[in-house]
Amino acid sequence: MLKNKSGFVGIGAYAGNQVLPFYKTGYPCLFVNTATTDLDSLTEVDDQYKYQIPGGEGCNKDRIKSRELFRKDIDNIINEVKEKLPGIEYLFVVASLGGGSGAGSVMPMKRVAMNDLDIKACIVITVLPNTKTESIQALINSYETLAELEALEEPGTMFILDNDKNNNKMKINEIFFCHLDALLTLDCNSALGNIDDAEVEQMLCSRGVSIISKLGKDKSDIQNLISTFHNNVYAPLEDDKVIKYIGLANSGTGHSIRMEDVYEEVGIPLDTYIQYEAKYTLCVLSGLSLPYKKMSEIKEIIDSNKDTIKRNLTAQNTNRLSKSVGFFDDIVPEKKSTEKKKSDRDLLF
Ligand SMILES: Nc1nc2c(ncn2[C@@H]2O[C@H](COP(=O)(O)OP(=O)(O)OP(=O)(O)O)[C@@H](O)[C@H]2O)c(=O)[nH]1
Ligand SMILES: [Mg+2]
Repeated sequence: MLKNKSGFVGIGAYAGNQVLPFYKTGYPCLFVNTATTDLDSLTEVDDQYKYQIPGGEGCNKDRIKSRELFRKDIDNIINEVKEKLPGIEYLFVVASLGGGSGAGSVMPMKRVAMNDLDIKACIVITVLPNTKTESIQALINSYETLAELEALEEPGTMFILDNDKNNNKMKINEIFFCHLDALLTLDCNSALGNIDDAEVEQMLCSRGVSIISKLGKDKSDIQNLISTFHNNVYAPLEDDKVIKYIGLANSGTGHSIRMEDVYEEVGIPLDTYIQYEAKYTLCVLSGLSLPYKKMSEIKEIIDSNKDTIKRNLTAQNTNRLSKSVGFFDDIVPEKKSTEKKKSDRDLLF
């Protein structure tokens, strides 16, 4: 199993919540943030596994500010990762797409980690904002951050969660934890066939997007499995049937799920890894396309609000109130002070 080769670095508030259950179940984890308040709220985490990037108290969704703070402190951050997550082969970097601290740092974090650490892959775990309730700034950030992640060539898949799928964000975190933990602790002891570490590694190293489905023994049939490809916590699958690997751990001897049916639904992969007699059914689809359709919907929302936002921004750049209503004009003013203004700052008052 891959658990003992894996470690987590979470950057920002979402990441703190998402990484917490991994920390609590014994994975090596580092909680990074620009804000001490967010780190303080992680009361169950020992202080030595929290790291505050100096210079800011949060980045208020400003990715540029985050990136600048991150850039200045990168050597210290990498040293923290080396010290707190020694000997790992798989680094999971966790950050939301819509915020500032995590979204601004996630792309450079993956790049620097692959360059500076002796690891096989850096896997990104991230989440899209809720398109109905969240701000235009969050949507812009998500689009730009995902574009940056798409361009990376370093090995490591991406798990993209979607806050449109469930109004309870904590529930999304919890479900994903169950999925990934099940994959990283997959037992291999069936005489009929197993998914070995090298095969899980292959899926984690692949580029593009991955999703994980998990079904209890009593629900392990093809209809339920296909339903989990769509009714889940992940960003919607593209319907282009682009896929590289499928890993399927069957809870039984494999009679209830025919691979042909899975292929018909998600496309034909380069390779398939099968296991039998597992505790539950676990299915990993990897090397999938990014959620382009979803991202173009997000872009449409941004575009359709562009004019309103522009108008609101420029409205504050012009002074439309006259300096004086002239009410006191006929009253002789007291003699003005002749004291010279001291600095530019005085003009503010
Ligand atoms: N699923 C889920 N989404 C979350 C959670 N916390 C925040 N988010 C989402 O994350 C985005 C906001 O990002 P945060 O992680 O709070 O931001 P940050 O990285 O701390 O950045 P700044 O606070 O702007 O410096 C929004 O889209 C939220 O909906 C969580 O626990 N679970
Ligand atoms: Mg924050």
